[in-house]
Amino acid sequence: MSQQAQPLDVERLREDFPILDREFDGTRLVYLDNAATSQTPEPVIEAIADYYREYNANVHRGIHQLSQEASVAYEEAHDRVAEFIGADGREEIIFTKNTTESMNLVAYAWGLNELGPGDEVVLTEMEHHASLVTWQQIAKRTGADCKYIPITDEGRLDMDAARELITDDTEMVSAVHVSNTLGCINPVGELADVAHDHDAYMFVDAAQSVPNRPVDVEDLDADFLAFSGHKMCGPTGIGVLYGKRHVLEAMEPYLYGGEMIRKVTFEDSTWNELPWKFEAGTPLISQGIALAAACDYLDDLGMENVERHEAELAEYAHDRLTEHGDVEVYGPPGDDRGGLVAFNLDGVHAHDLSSILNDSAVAIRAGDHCTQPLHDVLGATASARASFYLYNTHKEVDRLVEAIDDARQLFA
Ligand code: 7TS
Repeated sequence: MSQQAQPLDVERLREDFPILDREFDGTRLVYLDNAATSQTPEPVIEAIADYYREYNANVHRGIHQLSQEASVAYEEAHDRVAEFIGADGREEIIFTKNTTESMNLVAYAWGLNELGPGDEVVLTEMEHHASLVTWQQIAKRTGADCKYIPITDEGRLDMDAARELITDDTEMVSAVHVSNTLGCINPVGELADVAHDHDAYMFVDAAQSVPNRPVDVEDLDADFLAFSGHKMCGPTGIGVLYGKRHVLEAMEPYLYGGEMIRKVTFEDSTWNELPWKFEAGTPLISQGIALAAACDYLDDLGMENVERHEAELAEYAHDRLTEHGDVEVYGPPGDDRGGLVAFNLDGVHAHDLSSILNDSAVAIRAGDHCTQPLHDVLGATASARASFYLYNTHKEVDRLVEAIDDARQLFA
């Protein structure tokens, strides 16, 4: 973590999020489900409203003024996102619907064409279903195999096992950067080095890292990286696939149609330049523009500061949750994790706990968090999860702990 991180002025920035003032039966909402989706600040809501009020038009199609304004804003949104993650330019930034679609894009456009019997895709045991199910099914269709890097007893990625599992048969390594269940921060840059030593590609699932910490694709040397706008102060309906330019250039399109073509005859078609080759049809115009506004918002706060704030809350929550000895927290120790804590309270199902917390206006997630195989490894059918973001406070963690005390008493 950066030494220069400064405390966030949380009290002030909460004013940007009117939803945080909601009360249920007179009790102020405590929103701790940020790993599922984050709340949206006023400047991002304004960016969407401005677009529809001032320059709503289809892009790349009209020479009228509105279409030109929309096209410029939409294209510049790619530049803004490229800058946010240290990519080389808009050619490397494809707008999709979400992380899930970004993964499917690569799995279909690259995997279906390039994988075959004898090839291996190496994943981790802690993959979200978005990556696990996608590669599992593409492997089935192509005759390739999926292998899974295990976790250590402490709930980290087993890098010794990774070095053994990644071989010359490996074509793709796909790993989650920050686990949405364990909260561990995986050394994906190191994994990329191992993958490249064996001429395999590295895909980083950055759904829980780009929103929460500084991420630089060149530092990581990832070939592909995916994330979702709705987890980083942006709207739903926008995700990003980053790909190295030469890799994307060599790939076939994923969806066919308008926008993605250069020349069409009755016999054949040729493809538009990057990134438009992968953005068929009317794209995510207002969402993309709003995502750029979200990048501005986060950069103004400073991603090192966001990272530090979340790490402090996660450590505090970890310490407080384990005070009574009847809560099992999954993943590494409190001082070495991203901003989330998944746990189980002895004798209380996670769904019941979540429902009791809801009575105190504390919103958490309960279930398998789209990591069913990982929950099998952990020996749990479900878990409760509190996930923090830039607007959460230590007092809100206290509210979580008090609500868990209520549950403890109810089930005693
Ligand atoms: N990868 C990770 C690590 C995630 O946490 C999620 C969403 C995804 C991929 C998929 O993102 P989407 O935007 O395409 O849906 N994770 C969660 C979660 O933990 N609770 O709700 C969604």
